[in-house]
Amino acid sequence: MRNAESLYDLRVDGDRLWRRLEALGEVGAILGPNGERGCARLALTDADREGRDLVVGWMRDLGLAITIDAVGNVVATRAGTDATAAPVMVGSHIDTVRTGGRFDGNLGVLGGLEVMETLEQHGISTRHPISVAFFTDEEGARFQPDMLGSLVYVGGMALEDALDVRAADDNARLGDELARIGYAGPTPCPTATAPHAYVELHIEQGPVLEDEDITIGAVTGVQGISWTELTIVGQSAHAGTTPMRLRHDAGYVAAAITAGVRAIAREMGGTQVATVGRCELLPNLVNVIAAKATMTVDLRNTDEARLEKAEASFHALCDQLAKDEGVTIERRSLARFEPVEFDEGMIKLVQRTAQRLGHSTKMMPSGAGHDAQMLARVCPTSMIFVPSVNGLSHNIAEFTKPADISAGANVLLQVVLAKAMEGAV
Ligand code: HGY
Ligand code: MN
Ligand code: MN
Repeated sequence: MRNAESLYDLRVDGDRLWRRLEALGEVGAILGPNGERGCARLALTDADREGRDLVVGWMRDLGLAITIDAVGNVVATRAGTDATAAPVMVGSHIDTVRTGGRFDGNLGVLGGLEVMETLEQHGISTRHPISVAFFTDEEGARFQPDMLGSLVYVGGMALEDALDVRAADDNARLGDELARIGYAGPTPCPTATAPHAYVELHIEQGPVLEDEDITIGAVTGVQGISWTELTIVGQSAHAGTTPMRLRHDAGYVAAAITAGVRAIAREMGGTQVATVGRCELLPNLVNVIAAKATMTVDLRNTDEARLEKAEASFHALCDQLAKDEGVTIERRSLARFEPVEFDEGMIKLVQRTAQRLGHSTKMMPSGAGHDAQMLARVCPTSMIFVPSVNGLSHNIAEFTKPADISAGANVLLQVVLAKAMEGAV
């Protein structure tokens, strides 16, 4: 067993990690007009299956013990010297939004694989086993809620309810799509074994680290998320003959809600954000007053009471508009997660490790949702952020510099070693 000093000197092979990121990014690749290289691998599509097969192949090549559970979560484990010890887990997701990048989620999974390969290459054994996982449908773009796979993994959503979720785009049933792509696995979920600890390497997906010229974010937690689908039903009528006072215009109400939630976020300030990302009008024709609008509202805040305040203002706005315009507004919650605080000890371990490796660091909350917020329900958890160029993500121009990728992966390696050696004699 190497001494602690030499373990401190261990580093990943950044080029090998970059090559895997590039290879996985080719699955569902989108080429932009200015050379952007994004990818589209919506959960449980053929592209997702292809990406899964590629990563499972790499896991197999590394000789890891692979399990696939009943909601399609894949966990690959490297044995430790103490078979009774709970595994230290790393991971993230490899599904993307429709206009996704090559780093969101993928970095956490392939960074974990790189840690495994580095340990194998140097013949390092650890007391705790080490697992690398990718969780099903983290994005929630096709099947809501987001973080669905890790939520089922920790027992936060019943498996049967997850399998019955219908896709927003084609109404496909999640369980059917899982079987169709061959990832309805035999391992029961929720998991029978809580990890010893969980740490997720992820791009920041925002502008803070780049703005402040900082390399590593030690993530303190994840803000609260509230997703609502609205179905607004008015009355279609002729755009030219119908006086304004006699209209029941679903299109107008959708637009008023879009502007209204933005005003709520602006008035509240702080970390409050509001987004209308999806809006479909029916019949969607230039000379017909829209009979129906289906849209989504995404509200987030780091503080639960303020998020509830934003939701109350949003619902009051809907009630007023429905009354004034004479439409009905049906509301369906798609996701609702309270803010999560990560484990103090894990946050400090990430920060201390990054500083020991000579990187600038900052403690910060996550604006985006992550599987880590679900794993935090069952074990000590934190995240490692690396900068996003121009703060862009969920955009094919998403990019993180190779040097920052290596820096994040080395922090991941050293954090995993620190946790996996705990209790070793
Ligand atoms: O929506 C989110 O924050 C995450 O990308 N699922
Ligand atoms: Mn992500
Ligand atoms: Mn994402």
